[in-house]
Amino acid sequence: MSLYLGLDSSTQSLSAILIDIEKRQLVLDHSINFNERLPEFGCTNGVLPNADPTVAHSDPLMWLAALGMLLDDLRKKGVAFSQVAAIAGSGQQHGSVYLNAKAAGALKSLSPRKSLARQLKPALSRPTSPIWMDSSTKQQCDEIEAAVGGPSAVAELTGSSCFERFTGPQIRKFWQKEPARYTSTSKIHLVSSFMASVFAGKHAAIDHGDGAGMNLMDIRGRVWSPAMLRATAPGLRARLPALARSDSVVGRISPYFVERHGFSPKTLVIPWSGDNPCSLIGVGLIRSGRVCISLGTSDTYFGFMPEPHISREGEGHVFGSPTGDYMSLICFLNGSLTREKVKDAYGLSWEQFSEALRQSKPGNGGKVMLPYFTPEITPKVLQPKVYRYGLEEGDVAGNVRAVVEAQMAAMAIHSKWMGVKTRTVYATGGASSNRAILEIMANVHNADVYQFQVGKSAALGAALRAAHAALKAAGDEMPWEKIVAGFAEPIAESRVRPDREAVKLYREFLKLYKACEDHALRGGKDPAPARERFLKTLS
Ligand code: ADP
Ligand code: XUL
Repeated sequence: MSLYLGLDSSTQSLSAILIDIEKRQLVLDHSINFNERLPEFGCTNGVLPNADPTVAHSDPLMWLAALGMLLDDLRKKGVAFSQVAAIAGSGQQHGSVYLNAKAAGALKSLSPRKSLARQLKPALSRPTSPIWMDSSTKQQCDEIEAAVGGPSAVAELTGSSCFERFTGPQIRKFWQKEPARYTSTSKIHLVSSFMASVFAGKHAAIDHGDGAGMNLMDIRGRVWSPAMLRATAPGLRARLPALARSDSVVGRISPYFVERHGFSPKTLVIPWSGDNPCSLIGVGLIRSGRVCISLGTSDTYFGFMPEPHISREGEGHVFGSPTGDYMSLICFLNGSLTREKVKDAYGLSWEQFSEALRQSKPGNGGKVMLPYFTPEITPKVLQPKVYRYGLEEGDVAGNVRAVVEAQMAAMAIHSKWMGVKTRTVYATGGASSNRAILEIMANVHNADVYQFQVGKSAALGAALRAAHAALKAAGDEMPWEKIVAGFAEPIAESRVRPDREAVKLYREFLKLYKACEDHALRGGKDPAPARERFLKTLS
């Protein structure tokens, strides 16, 4: 049994990657897209409709339905589940699932003749799950920070100041707005630990990687922080699962999956982690010095960190790395869906979008967009608004270039606190297949950019984590270097090199972009003079 299964329960899809660790082979890669396959749940791109643009919830039963569908698809493709030694997974971070007292019994006695969604529906104490795109908890963030001694105190303690999408502020809002349902909640899981619980047939622990995205865990001690729990909601300690190392074992697989899908009863379930910690492994970032930019639903910028180095500007996060170390991360909500909005607004295909990028020039002639189509996490923007400076809405190529340049500029500006001199960037996620976008990335960051064979770094990282933890449990631990070798390596020929002229130009462009951001968000000066200065550098 040398097969390991990695799943990724992400915003828009559920994906699986199966690897053979001995043969160093990726056996299979498959996804269920929620829009395409599960429209009956009423979500768009994984989110339930809501009149308030700051609220973003999803349906946990949709994730379960996707799991059943995915395993059925894999079986049809001939996957021998009986050969899978261990399963681990990755979940969109921060999202939470609320279960009542029936959950433990329901998880333990799932009937293989019925669907997961049908059997676990009565165990939900809250029918929907707030996810990472939710930004409706500003008030709760303020309250928690005030109770603990301010944003820096919270950041020092948990690795991040309070963020609207983090689980603690979301739990506080639930307790305030729906006290009866909070009272009937006996366990609050993350997406990751919820999915692991289903596989294990019992409440699974939250791993240190994903636990760090809650504003509840002491980042250094890796225990629930009493001060944070007190500031969040009453009776919270009893409602949280245990915390565990990412490379521990939850238990053996539930009989449900043995009987219904043909897994071996010996299959181990490994704690699931967040999609970003899993991606860290999936791109082989097990040492410092390189960063990854993931262009998924959100755009994220992250890297390995040996010690927790906390952002003084309150712009980023420190999470646990599955290796037992740390990682830094900055999240931009206006990622792929925002590029897609611009593409669709002009009726373009991705090919035409890329063509528009190729035909327009670096620096866009000084035309700038601040693309807050939805609320933004970095920099913080709660009310969505698109700002255009010197840019007409009808200018197709100008808008296409402006949205990508804005995203890359925001990453460069807001990642300064990490203090990493980046010479190499690994690109992953759905949009990393687009080389026209990667060229702008290389030039703005003045770094070589590489693509990966497997775009689904989170699912791959989960599969590699499954192998690492299961081998360790068997007393046969394999060092991380050996685990990731041959799987999580960039494609050497995919290298996109920065162009020296463009790099120089973008150094000036960043000043213009920053002036526009200051003007729009912080009451700064009119950026017209900055634009003129930039135009002079063009001539
Ligand atoms: P997640 O795992 O967060 O659900 P993915 O990493 O699978 O998301 O990325 C999905 C996104 O990839 C889509 O929303 C789409 O906008 C983007 N995408 C797919 N193909 C391209 C392309 N050729 N160019 C740019 N973006 C693309
Ligand atoms: C990270 C974040 C997102 C989600 C969804 O902090 O909010 O990247 O993990 O992918």
